[in-house]
Amino acid sequence: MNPTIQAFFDTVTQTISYVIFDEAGGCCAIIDPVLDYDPKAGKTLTHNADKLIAFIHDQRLSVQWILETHAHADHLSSADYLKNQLGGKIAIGRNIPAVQKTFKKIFNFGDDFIPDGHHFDHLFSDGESFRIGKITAKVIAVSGHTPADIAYQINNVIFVGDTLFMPDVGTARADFPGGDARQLFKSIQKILAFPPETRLLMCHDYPPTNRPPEWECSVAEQRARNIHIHAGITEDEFVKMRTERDATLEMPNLLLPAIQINVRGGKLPPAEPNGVAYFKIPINLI
Ligand SMILES: N[C@@H](CCC(=O)N[C@@H](CS)C(=O)NCC(=O)O)C(=O)O
Ligand SMILES: [Fe+2]
Repeated sequence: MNPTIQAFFDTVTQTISYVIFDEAGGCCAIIDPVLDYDPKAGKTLTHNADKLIAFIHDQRLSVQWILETHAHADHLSSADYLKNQLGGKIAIGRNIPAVQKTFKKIFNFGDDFIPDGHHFDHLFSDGESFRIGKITAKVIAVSGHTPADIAYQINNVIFVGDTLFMPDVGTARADFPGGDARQLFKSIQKILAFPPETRLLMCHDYPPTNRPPEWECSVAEQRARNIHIHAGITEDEFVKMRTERDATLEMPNLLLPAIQINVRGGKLPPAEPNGVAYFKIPINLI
């Protein structure tokens, strides 16, 4: 069965979250939900998440899955908040322990942080199939942006996560700890090997000033117009381009708080004895 897809664009982090469902009154999955964060006040807010909840209630959907394409570095995940409100299982890619180990070291998390992926309800393997009500979905490993990125395929639709962006924006960066431009190139080739009419749904859009945010295009459009993946580009050429471009990019505004929540399945760090949770900031490390 083909899913109905509802997209939600967060203007602050330029993230697209999705609710996909089989039919009104049926079952749904949420992909890459955002938790709003005001870094000046150290305050989390749920405006974006509550929009998803309102839609899900309106359509009378029952949530089976809360799906992450990866441990995001640019926004906090509202997966845990949504699970508490709506139920569903939080899932991410099988390689998430590699990401957790990297950041455990960077943030010097204590011994109580065990980097084995148990913070999530399910870890997806490459090629694994699962159901969302009457819909069958399949996982495609697309590491590179991080070592644990996955995409979700449902018939002729692929939620590509951070691999390809809209053709005039290009591709995801590969310079976060554990990122790998060579691997990203291979993952992008996997997506571009699908039939030309395959619909690709993005995780972000960073639109140039001449157009509003967009999040869907076809494999054919990517092949014809992606500014980073022109016809005939070799892996080495891509790696050179990506590495040079990454050297010019600043770290995302919310990298440090986002990672500390996102490697914990959307949960805050454990509260200190005074009942307050804190984020850490490593100095001169990243
Ligand atoms: N300015 C944004 C940058 C976010 C960012 O780095 N996005 C990643 C995906 S998580 C990316 O691949 N960006 C590609 C690029 O900026 O070229 C922020 O501060 O949040
Ligand atoms: Fe990302």
